[in-house]
Amino acid sequence: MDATNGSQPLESQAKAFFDSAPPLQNTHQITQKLVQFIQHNSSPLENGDFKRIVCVTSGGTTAPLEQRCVRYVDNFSSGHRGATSTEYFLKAGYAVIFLYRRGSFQPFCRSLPDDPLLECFKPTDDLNIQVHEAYSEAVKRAVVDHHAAVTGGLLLKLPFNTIFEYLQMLQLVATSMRCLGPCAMFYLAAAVSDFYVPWKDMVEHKIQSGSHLLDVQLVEVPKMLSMLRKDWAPLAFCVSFKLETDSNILLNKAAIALEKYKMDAVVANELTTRKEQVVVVTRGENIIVQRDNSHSGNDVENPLIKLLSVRHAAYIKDSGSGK
Ligand code: PAZ
Repeated sequence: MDATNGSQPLESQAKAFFDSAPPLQNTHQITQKLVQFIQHNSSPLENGDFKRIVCVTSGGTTAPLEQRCVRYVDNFSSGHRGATSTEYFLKAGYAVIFLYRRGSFQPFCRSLPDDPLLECFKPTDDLNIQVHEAYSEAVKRAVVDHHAAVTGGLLLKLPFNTIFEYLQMLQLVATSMRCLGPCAMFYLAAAVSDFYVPWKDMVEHKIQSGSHLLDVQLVEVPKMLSMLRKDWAPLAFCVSFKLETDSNILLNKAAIALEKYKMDAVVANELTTRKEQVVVVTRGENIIVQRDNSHSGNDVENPLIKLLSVRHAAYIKDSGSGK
């Protein structure tokens, strides 16, 4: 495989990406859901403040190699970070738009086994099933909390698979959230493809075996974080993530991303320790956030979301408006 780098201005690269992407199947439905969700959560609270809405992205995007896709390049992310963070954002009083990779971890399912349907239930006779005693509390909590968040209009879940779907959906979400000004937050935990095959250059049918060389030309995905910051939702509080496997370069790379994309914070994490510790890189300081390991049910996302929620509140106050 070969990769090339675009030298055009970002706006033209972004336009070329969107113009050539296969259009989303259900743009109208997604837009309607977003409008309703944002309207529902936009009335002032009793204390005069506005509800904060966060878009949490989660899971990895795929970059297809064929239009009728059989093979694709994937990005590592189980979706655990995004799903767990969503729960803590809800607890902190946010409404959450959860933009997630289909099949990745879901909010409220942390305490369930890998195959919840088959492992949590057992047959009582030929016609009936019941929840296994060992999981009854966990299943009840998951179902009750998920139901309350969704029916209460506090959690909107939008699935994606490909880089084309993800970026089109992120643009829709961000432009819909623009009206929230600084009350909007983006928490971009998804692992997004850096390279892709443009739709027009992609073969239609399954690539055939027989040749020892897979000749695929990859192109760099335009840096849409800049589009988010500059055009889509310029006043939003933006938190991006930086994942590295070499801890020696992690903080430097995060600091570069903070400046380059004008983020409000970059959460730096190393692959093997990501569930234990992250570093929140901001303009003033680097803050180490650790999981409290005195109890096995604790997650690093708990203190992380508390910290970001406080920073976001200060950001809203500094911007001089509740909205
Ligand atoms: O989804 P997960 O819990 O397995 O992992 C989370 C993560 C490492 C994908 C996330 O914290 C992250 O760093 N996302 C951005 C990855 C990137 O640099 O593209």
